[in-house]
Amino acid sequence: MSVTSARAHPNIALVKYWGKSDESANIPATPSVSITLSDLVTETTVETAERDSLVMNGEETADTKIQSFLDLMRTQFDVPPLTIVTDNNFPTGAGLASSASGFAALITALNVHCDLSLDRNQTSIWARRGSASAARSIYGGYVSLSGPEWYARQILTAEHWPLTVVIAIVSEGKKAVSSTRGMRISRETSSFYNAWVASSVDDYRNALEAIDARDFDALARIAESSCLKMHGVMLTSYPTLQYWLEPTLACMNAVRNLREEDIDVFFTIDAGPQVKAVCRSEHTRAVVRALESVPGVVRTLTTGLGQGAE
Ligand code: 2P0
Repeated sequence: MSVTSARAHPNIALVKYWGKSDESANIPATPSVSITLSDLVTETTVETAERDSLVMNGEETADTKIQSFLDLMRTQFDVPPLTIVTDNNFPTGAGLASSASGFAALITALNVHCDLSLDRNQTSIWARRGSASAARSIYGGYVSLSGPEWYARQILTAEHWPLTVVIAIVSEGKKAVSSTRGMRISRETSSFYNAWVASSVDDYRNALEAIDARDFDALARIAESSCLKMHGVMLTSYPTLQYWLEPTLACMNAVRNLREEDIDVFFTIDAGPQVKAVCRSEHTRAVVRALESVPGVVRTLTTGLGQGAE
């Protein structure tokens, strides 16, 4: 039987998505802007089988999110039972956007394997229905995701502004609260939630302008502000969503100290404790050295910006 393979890279949001305006269609409440990473990769193979099964990083496993996604696809397309084999070359479910690259790779493989004839926009929409951040991993470089269509668009290729991302791994453990659940808790309980959603519109517009102008300082300000506002919403949710660990804070301070030394770098943090430091390529060594000397940092990963799913 035929086998189809696809690869996709995770992306890191600079203007964050946190909250849904429609849970059943998985429509974000906030527009977002991201960068797709080159050196972190998910490789997924699909093969027609007698029954559905999933092998993730070498282990047969059940994943309700993937199963629900297949069930949803089968309401519209002829998708046979499948064996799905998927591997990440980076920690899974630890705030490194494995669901973004995972669903982007899966829909890209399914599109070919099942002759779905989805164009890029439709592929991005289906990826979004699996996991909204996955819509952005369909494209490489700098990517936006906004309404009313809620498919992703490429803003700029990686080659046009080749920044580097240094990821400080603080913990390889899986996150305690999934993003989907965390977003629901935030919407229902944080008194900052409505202000967060309202402010994301300006952040989004300003980030598009900063990327268009390749204005590092402007992008740094917007990205750190969006990150800190999102974590403000998380921290003021009940039960509180505190994804940071002590080394997370120490890394944020290390990045601020680097900026005092005229190193062009800013941080961003997702639904996990890892700190992603985005810098100009010529400053990579200084950023790696500074983050690796922070107590509690297990290791760093360095990556450039990469391509969309293929
Ligand atoms: C983002 N995150 O924009 C934000 C920042 C986490 C923090 O997108 O519920 O796994 O599957 O649509 O895409 C993580 O959320 O959530 C995420 P679902 P997803 O990258």
